[in-house]
Order: sequence, then structure tokens, then C-alpha cells
Amino acid sequence: MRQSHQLPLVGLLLFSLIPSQLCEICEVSEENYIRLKPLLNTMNQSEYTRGTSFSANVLLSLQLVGIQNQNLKQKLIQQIEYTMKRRLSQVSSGELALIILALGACHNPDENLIYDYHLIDKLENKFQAEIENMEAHNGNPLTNYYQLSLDVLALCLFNGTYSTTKVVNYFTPENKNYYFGSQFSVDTGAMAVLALTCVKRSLINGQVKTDESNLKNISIYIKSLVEKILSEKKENGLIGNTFSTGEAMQALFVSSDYYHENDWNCQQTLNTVLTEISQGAFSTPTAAAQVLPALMGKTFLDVNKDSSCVSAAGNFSNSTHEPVTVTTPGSQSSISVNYSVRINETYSANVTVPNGSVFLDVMEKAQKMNDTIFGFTMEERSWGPYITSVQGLWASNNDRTYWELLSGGIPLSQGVGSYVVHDGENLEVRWSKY
Ligand code: CBY
Repeated sequence: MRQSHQLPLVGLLLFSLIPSQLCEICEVSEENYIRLKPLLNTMNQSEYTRGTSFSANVLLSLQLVGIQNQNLKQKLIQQIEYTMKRRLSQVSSGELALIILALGACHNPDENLIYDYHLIDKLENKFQAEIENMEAHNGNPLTNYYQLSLDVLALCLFNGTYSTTKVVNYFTPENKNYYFGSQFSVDTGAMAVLALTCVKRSLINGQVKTDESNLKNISIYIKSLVEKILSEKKENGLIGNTFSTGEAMQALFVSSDYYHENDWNCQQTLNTVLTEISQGAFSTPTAAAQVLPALMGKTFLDVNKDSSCVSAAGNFSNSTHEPVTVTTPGSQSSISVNYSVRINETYSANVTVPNGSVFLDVMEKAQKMNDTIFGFTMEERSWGPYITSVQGLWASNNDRTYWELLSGGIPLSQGVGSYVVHDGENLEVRWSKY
């Protein structure tokens, strides 16, 4: 008798638990916001403004998670406006897409800048130029598929014109542009899933008309890309590497129809990312900006949702002015590394640098020692300096060539400006194809 009384109660309890568990959004809880502080501190270091895609990345991230740091936002917008006035023609398609996403996020007053500067038309042209380059150069875009995905995403979210058929033609999961060598690029795949999901939604809502087969193909592509992303999941929950995980999470948030609940333990991924934050892994503003939205349950598809910009996070951002704890290298001790440039032959030198130096310091020192062999050029990208040439040999997107960074023969997952070198290490820049 007692049991039969309890049964409905237990049933009710279960009923109320199950749905909430199914809908559980994997995001950092409010009491854990403090663990995100290092990211905000890093993003706050905008005194050294690093060009537009850096500003757009940070602004987009702040807008999406609803952080009310007007001072920083104003600085970033100024930087973006400066670029729009002076050098919009030199901005790459993906950078422009990021600018549009950042300015348009949350329907704030800056959204007008998109229309004042005709940014959507300009993006349509830059996207067209990417496609023309692919047609002329063996399927290689001017930039890369990460940027093409950003283009489609921005055009889709802000009612630009694009051809769904072209998207279907170019975004097949077998396309070589999703790969660097034989390695699937999780960052690229994730951005493509976000773009394709946006396109799929506007087809379903009837905002864009197309034939059934395009819609069907887009769904097939999303499914296949999601499988590839999930197959890059590591034992500790990271997807690809530390720096691609945030974007992979965004892609998996919007595509939950395409994988099984058991295929991904979101909480494990989240916890590992939080641990990485505490170890200082996201020490560049772009790294911090790219991971933050996912940690707060946001995706780039929330950009034009009205409700996306208000959040409890606004409150914890005001007190972020403490200096960042940087691990100061012990006294003035020196370390020495072996540095090589490999084209067909290998040119090596022993280089001594202060303890705590980064890869770039080694390259500069070697250049001073022998400019003919170790001379190089670089340009500032959103993630920091990117090596464009060594010994006068230039990387080329049309040929898919680049200068690869390695340590002990293993490719690095950080650029020359952030990778801290160790005593006795074998560093190499290698002329490679991707
Ligand atoms: N952003 C872009 O256009 C870049 C897209 C991206 C997929 C990007 C990673 C991902 C991201 N979230 O931004 C990307 N890298 C690309 C496309 C490329 C290629 C650039 C040329 C092209 N076609 O556009 C290329 C040549 C394959 C490449 N990345 C090279 C490198 C190496 C750079 C070496 C150099 N010459 O300076 C390097 C260091 C790998 C190596 N071992 O040589 C590299 N990339 C790394 C490590 C990274 C990660 C940076 C992580 C960090 N903490 O610094 C990266 C996030 C990123 C930037 N590359 Co690429 C990938 C990762 O590890 N998850 C859009 C624009 C608007 O900003």
C-alpha cells in the first residue's frame, strides 16, 4: 500500500528530472565565472592593438557573452572604424565577415556602421573573389575555408546574397580545403558546420528558396563534418587541440540532431578547458576571445538573436583590472637551442637566448648571426606574428605552401610569438605543403 503511494511520486520526480537533464546546456555555471577571469584579463590587454581581425574577434566575443565593458568596446570599435576608412580593400574576406558579425551582434547602435560602409555588398564581392580564385587556382581560395565559412555565415545571418548551389558545390566534406596535409582541421570544420547550419535554417524557414536536393545535401554535409569533428576528440575531452575546442563546442551545440547524446561528454570537455585556462593556455587575446562564447553556452548563430546579449556575465567584468600574473623567467639565465631552416637541405645553428624567450626571439637572434641563411619576414595576424618568408622563399596560398614550425620534428600548436622555447630543444622552420 505504502509502495503504491510512493510510485506516482517517484514517477513525478523522474519526470521532472529527465527533461531537465536532456536539455542541460553545457556551460560554465555562475559560481564558476571566476574561472573565466583570466580570459577577460587577456582580452582587456588591448593597449597593443593588433589589427582588425584581432579587434573583431574580441568585440564579437564580448558582445555575444553580454559583457558590458564599454571602455574596451569603444576602443575596439574605433580600431575597426579606422580600418574601414583607411584600408578596407586590404582586409581579407573572413576578417570582413568577422567585423560584420562583431558590429551586428545584439542589434546595438554600431550595427548601423555595417550599412553606412556597405559592408554586406563588399563581403559579397570578397566572397566572389574567393570563388574566382578557386576556379583559377586548382580549387585554392585566396584565404582558406575557415574564412569562406565565416563569409557564408555573415552573409546568411545578415541577409546578404549568396548562391546556395555554390555553397553545396564547394562545401562537400571531401573538399581538400578542410585538411592541412592529411590532418582534418577542426577549426575549419567547426566554422563550416556553423555556416551550413545557418544556411539550412534559412532554407527551412523559407527565407531563401532552393530545390530540395540542396537542403538534403547540406544536412548530409553537416552530419559528415560533425562525425569528423567528433573523431578528433581526445581522451581528456579536447576536440582537435586546445585552441579548436571552443569552436568545436559551438558546432556541436547547434548540431545535436546529428549525433547521439553518448557521443560527446560536453561537461568533460568544459572541465578540461577550464583546467587549461587555469594553466594559462589562452594567453593571447584571440585565443581567449575564440573560446569564451562556447564556455558561456553561446554560438555565432546567436549573433542576431535579441536576447543573446544580456547575461549575468555583465556583472563580473567590472573588476578585471588586476594585472595578469605572468610567469617571470628566473633571473637573466640563458638557454641554448638548436635552430634549423629546412627547405631541401637543412641549415642549422646553435642559438643562445634568455630563458623564457619565444620562438620568434630565436629566429631574430639567428637572423642577426647570418642574414642570408636565417633572414625571414613576417606579418601580424590575429593570433600574432605569422612567418611569410625565410631565405626569400615566400609562402603561397595558391600553391598551398607555408613555413611550418616544429619542435623535435613535431608540429607546434602555437605561433612564433607565443611558443616559449626550452633549453636543448630542436626547433625547425620547414618549407611545407598543406
Ligand atoms: N583565421 C584564419 O584565416 C586562420 C584559420 C586557421 C584554420 C586557424 C589556425 C584557426 C583559427 N581559429 O583561426 C589556420 N590556422 C589556417 C588556415 C592556417 C593556414 C594559413 C594559410 C591560409 N591558407 O590561410 C596554414 C598555412 C595551414 C597555417 N594555419 C599555418 C599555421 C602555422 C603558422 C606558422 C607560421 N608560418 O608562422 C602554425 C604555427 C602551425 C605550425 N606548426 O606550423 C599554425 N598555423 C597554428 C599553430 C595555428 C593555431 C594557432 C594557435 C595559437 N595558440 O597560436 C590555430 C588556431 C590557427 C590560427 N593556426 Co594555422 C589552429 C589550432 O591550433 N587550433 C581567420 C582570420 C580572420 O583571423
